[in-house]
Amino acid sequence: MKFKESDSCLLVIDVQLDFCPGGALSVDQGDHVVEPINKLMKCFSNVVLTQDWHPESHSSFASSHQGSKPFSEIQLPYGSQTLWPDHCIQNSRGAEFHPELNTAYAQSIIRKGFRHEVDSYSAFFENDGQTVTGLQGWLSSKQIKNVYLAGLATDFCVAYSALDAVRLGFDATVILSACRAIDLEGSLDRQLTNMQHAGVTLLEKIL
Ligand code: VGL
Ligand code: ZN
Repeated sequence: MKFKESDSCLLVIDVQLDFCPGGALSVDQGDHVVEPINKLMKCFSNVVLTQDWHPESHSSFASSHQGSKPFSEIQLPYGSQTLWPDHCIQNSRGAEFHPELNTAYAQSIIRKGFRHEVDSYSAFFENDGQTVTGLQGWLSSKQIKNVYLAGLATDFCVAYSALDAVRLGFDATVILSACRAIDLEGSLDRQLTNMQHAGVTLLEKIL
């Protein structure tokens, strides 16, 4: 199977407590991704985790903009930005990985969204579209050509990461049964269509 080869990598996106039920930006059934991801990780020779990692008063938080409500949009210097409840604050409990996620399989953990003025949905580039996280270099230096994505949330960090992956020339596959979505005003359907058009492979399962 292609995914077991050394030129493939599983990217596990943001499986953190704040995106699980009871968390600050909880995703419906967010915790349901843990079990399938633990199974997937055993089958890959390369595994990378991402961790949303915001400072307090991050510019993506509605609470940082007077009079703004969570889930509204504002314009920031790099373009439009959805505002979120405060979430995944550095060193807080909500920023921790789900306790049942088997993080021992991961070779690398990429943190993102740690600059105050810029959000970062993608595991490759911050939302300014330019600042790199270093993931592309990590994958390329290991001759990795295929990335498989799972985690939270399908329509934000997973989709942005998959779209950047194909744009950078990787073969990208999203494993939908190991993802859950926020689905903000039709964002899930929109992002599934965007990914399909961009050449991302969408699969229900690979195991
Ligand atoms: C995410 C919104 C804000 C995600 C992160 O992981 O999809 N969504 N920060
Ligand atoms: Zn975030």
